[in-house]
Amino acid sequence: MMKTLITTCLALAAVACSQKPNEYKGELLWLQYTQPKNKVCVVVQDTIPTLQIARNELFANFSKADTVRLQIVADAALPNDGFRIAVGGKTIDIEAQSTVGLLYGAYHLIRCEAAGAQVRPTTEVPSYALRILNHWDNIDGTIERGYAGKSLWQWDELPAVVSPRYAEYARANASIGINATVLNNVNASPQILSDEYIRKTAALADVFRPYGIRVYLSVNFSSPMALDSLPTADPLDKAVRQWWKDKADEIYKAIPDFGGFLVKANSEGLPGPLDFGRSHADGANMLAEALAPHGGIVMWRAFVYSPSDADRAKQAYLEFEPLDGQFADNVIIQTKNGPIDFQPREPFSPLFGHLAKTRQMAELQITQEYTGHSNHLCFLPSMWLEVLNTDTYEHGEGSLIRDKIEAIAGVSNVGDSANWCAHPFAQANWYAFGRIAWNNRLTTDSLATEWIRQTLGKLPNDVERKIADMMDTSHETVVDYMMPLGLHHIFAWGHHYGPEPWCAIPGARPDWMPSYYHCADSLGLGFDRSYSGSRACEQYNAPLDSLYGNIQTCPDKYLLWFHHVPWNYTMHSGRTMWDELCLSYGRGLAAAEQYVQTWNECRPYVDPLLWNSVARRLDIQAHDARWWHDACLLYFQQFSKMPIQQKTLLNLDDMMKFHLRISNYECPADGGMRAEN
Ligand code: GCV
Repeated sequence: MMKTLITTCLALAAVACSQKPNEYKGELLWLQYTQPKNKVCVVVQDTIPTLQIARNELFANFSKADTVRLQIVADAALPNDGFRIAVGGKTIDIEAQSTVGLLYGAYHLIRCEAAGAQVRPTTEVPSYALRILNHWDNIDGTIERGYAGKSLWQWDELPAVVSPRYAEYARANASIGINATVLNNVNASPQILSDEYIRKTAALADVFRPYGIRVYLSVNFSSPMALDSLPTADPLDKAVRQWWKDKADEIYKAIPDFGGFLVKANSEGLPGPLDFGRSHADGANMLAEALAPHGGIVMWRAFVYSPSDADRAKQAYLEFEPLDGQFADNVIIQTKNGPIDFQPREPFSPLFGHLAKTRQMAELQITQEYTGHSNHLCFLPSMWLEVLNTDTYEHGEGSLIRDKIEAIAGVSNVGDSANWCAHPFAQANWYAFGRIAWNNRLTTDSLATEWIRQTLGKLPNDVERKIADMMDTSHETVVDYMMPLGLHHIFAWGHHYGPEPWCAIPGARPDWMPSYYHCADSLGLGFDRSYSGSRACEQYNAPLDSLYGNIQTCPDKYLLWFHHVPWNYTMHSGRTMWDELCLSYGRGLAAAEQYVQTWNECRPYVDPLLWNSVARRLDIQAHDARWWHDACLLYFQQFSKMPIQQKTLLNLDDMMKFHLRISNYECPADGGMRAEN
């Protein structure tokens, strides 16, 4: 290992503590550091901006050593901005192959201190080289499915005016290991590729670069027609291919480390190669060819469906599986976690069990389009880890999705609201996304605990436990009161917030109507995707195909996804399906009501402004859970004609037990940063 020269050392100083304990500043997210009294001596190599950031962060926010040395080393065991921490007496060494790796090492130390964990010698290499946010921000300042205000990007002011929030955004991302961002909506305006917007994008890239964040753009497939009046966007047309090459050259001239393109094509009315009789591979490869000389990539989305096919859940597989092996090396297929669309719970997308010769990445949704917007507490890592830790059996037992994919994208929940995400607990989802993309072995509970400690400060153990339990159980609670047992897409038309299982809009596409998915009738409830139905179960590898396809072996949580189940069918619990449905809705409602009570108990320990903001939202959530419970059960009762069981009241202990039973993800013994009380 070759160590480089150490050149500067920052002097020690003492600054008084400026914050009261537990005083919460929403805009600081999980970076609520109280100034440490003992300043650490930080030894770094020269004045490269990334190292200056690392040095300043450690100097201001870390006190558990006399000296921290940051050193670039040539060590193949530290790829992708990984780092090594060595602890010797009162000196800590951070080593990495890159300056960004050193920055990540610095944030690791600060996180340990802020979360009350001991700094131990460790080597951290990220699970994925690409850890990317997808913003669904439009250039007019609105955000599709955004619930925290308008877009952060002030396009009309850029590049002349550069808001200080851009650097704060970059810092927050770097602190959790996110290293890339797609700035604009996948429903992309062609305008984003105009000279004017490339200059604006370059200004943002300049701010993000020192934090190790590369910029990507969503592109509209017919941009050559819209921007330069080409008669076609056919990917095999020479002039079209040249247009994309020239555009790539222009972008890289302005942004030398530009990451590449994200593409939504032939989906929900957007143009794509199929419009010209070409395939997804033809379209993606044309863009890949333009980006390849510059080292850029194409993230081509598999979120496609057309009204002509019988089962929307089957369509991504039907379109993409035959193309396996046809995509260029710098194309990655970006697949949503489930086969439909970010529902509160879905089985995994069958594409993750196939495409052996195609690069794949997962798309997760941080913004809560289908889980209560910015009103409901829904801590999402339990859903994400459930998917990532699923075995697809692609190469026999042990073929986990987390090992198959090579990147993770998260649809951002950030807007221009003062605390970035509107719901204080929605910040935890941004945090957890970054941490999981960095380390896919972390657990929901360790993520909740480290977020609480950094965000809310040091709380009494029982208070911290109560809040962590609320977070840990919250996703299951949302599933229970919205769509238990594999129900899906019974949301109200358009806004995807409340229930509307009865929705029927004359002339609308059938697969945008709830009845398409719940299929309630006098016989039963649920979409038959078994061998006697749409046969979607066949898209899963054995033994999952028959596990899901057989009503007796299908897990309860997916039952109504794969089967049309008689109302009086006997479940594994011995209850009828109808009673189990009532119990699930009741359990969700009881849990949402319990959260209000639990949060009341936490009141003396939490900053009043934060407490109030969360309390008001928990009231809304409990109200909405009642709305879902009543609306869905009363609607389905018209078909079942069976009595609605009394709602079951649970306490947090019962919820935790249920949560642990239903989640089948593993909890590695040493998976997370071990927190100390
Ligand atoms: C960006 C769903 C959402 C749309 C979103 C689309 C997608 O349909 O409701 O708002 O569009 O998914 O992921 O492309």
